[in-house]
Amino acid sequence: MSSQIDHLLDESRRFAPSAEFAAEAIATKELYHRAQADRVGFWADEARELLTWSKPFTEALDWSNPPFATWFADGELNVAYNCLDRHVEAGNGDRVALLWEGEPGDSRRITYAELTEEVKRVANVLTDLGVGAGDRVAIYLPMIPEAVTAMLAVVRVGAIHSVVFGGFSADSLRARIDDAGAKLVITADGGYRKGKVSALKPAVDMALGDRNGSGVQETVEHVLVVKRGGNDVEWTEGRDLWWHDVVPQASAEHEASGFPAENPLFILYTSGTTGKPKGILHTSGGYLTQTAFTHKNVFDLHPETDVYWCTADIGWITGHSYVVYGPLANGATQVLYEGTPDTPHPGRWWEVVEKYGVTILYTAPTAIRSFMKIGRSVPKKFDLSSLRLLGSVGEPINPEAWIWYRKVIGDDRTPVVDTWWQTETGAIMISALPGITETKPGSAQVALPGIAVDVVDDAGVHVGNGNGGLLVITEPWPSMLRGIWGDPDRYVETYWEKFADKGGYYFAGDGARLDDDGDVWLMGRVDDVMNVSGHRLSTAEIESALVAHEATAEAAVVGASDETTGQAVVAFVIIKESYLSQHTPEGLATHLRVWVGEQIGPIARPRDVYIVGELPKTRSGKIMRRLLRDVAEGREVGDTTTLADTMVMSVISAQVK
Ligand code: 6R9
Repeated sequence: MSSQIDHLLDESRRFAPSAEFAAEAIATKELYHRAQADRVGFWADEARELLTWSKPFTEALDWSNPPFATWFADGELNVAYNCLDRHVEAGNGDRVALLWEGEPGDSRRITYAELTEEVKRVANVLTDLGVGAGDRVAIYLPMIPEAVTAMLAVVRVGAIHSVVFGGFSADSLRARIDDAGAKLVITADGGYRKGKVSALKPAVDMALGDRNGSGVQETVEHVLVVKRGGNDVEWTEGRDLWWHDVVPQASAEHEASGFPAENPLFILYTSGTTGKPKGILHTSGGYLTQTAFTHKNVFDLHPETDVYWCTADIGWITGHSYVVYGPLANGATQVLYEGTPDTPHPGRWWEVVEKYGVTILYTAPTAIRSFMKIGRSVPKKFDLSSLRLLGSVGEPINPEAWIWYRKVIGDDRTPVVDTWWQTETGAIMISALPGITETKPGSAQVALPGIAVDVVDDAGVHVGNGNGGLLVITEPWPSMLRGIWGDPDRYVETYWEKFADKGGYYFAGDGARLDDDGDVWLMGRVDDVMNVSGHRLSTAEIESALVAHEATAEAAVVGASDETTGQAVVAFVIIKESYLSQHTPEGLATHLRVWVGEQIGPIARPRDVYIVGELPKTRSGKIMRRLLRDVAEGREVGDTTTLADTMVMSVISAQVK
């Protein structure tokens, strides 16, 4: 780790924005000055300017009961109206909202007027199904326009969506449906992935099937199914409805009523340090203010001329904030792509950029690194000259990947903005502003206007420039999470207790360093959360899936650094004697990899499963994952003196070889 840090801090390349870019840039230094002078007043001004309120608010922030904040609480708005109707009313109904590209090459162009009409119809269907304010709706869909429509229709009627990534298993879906107590599930028969139809509806059937003896009361009344894959599906009469049977018939008239700014907007589950995913809760007015603000200023959005493309799936927070809410609130035209980057050929993304004339691209370091591996000849076959700004999110971007992104994709011309934020923060918190900031490859750099962050030591004391520590957010922000669904204690414990004596420091779980200019360099998680291809996974969650298999006696999981995916899941498993005598270690390892994929989803499948005889433990019985990480990364094993049995690591190292 420390050699990696030294290497990072040796990075001295700098990229100033071009004069042309700066001249047309949306964000100016004045934003920092205004926010500095009056942080809360700054956000209130932005909320009034960026959004349309059906009832204006009179108070911006209430922080009298930390860490429970409210923003704009006596104001009312309809989030879907802000993303749709008002653009049509302003005369922009013919502007394209979605340039959708299916993986097999089919495409659809949907204007703001069309999207608004479709959302109104779906809102009427939801009302007919008895879904209203405060009800929860689970959405389990591929990247098709109906995913966006479904989310906006849910929030239009004041209900709360819980989008579950289509790559999650039936068990993961079931856990999320149960935790939120969803009344309706919106899904598809299937969607396209890697050239094939990947089924979704069967997972919903499994999740809702056979609960005998589970002790869980079924809350789901209906399943609304979009036809996309054309695959055969089973049907439960009375519960299941085809989207194409009910939506076109529904009325296209629907008045959007205002809801309080603190009305819950959505729940999104994310991995924490324990086995059980946390339902992060976001509300309406503050969330929409900050997503719209950041989308406009960080991506320098000129909505009349830009074609924006964020490659994230709507199942993750990036898809919520920068595919759905930020861009649509700002009236942007954007690409929505269903498939994987390399289907049917490795240049698929660049073909999409060329086809639609994409000007702003927002993606993840893991994707950039996998393109680097394939080589520049693939993107060079396409005309990428429309691109004028590139963004990165999800994990630290190493300087080499940053430079490659700028040079090969951006023709050494486009600014690159590295944006740090989390599911919990709701919107971007640390990023350069293109047109203002001289960028540094590998550093997220500066807190946005109106955002206050610091790097502190374990006691909460500012570390000073040139030093490393823990990243904290020192003042409340509009799009901050409002809690963990159904678990206020866990909210306080997880994020606020570590620095409780500081009176409201939010602990992000990330390590960071300040360089001599005071710019922030992110160093990765400091807890048991792994970051695999920009997706958060918890070691505890995968361990509990492994021990749920009858062959497993004990398991430990670590995140090992990986050239392409950032980190990779590596598991060490002790197998029960009875199984060991009847199966080969190779067979068991393969079987357990597949098992984890089935339990949680393919993204959680370990890269390596090592069958071992013992695990390294301290005298108090704690597994020393640090030592296992040494083995997984092929390093010499570190200090073993606190182990109960100091021999155990040489045995494990031998078994792994
Ligand atoms: C938006 C998103 C959050 C975690 C976060 C951090 C890592 C995200 C980053 C970054 C370094 C960046 N992370 N962006 N690390 N530089 N630009 O990814 O949300 O899935 O909740 O993950 O991702 O470790 O704590 P989420």
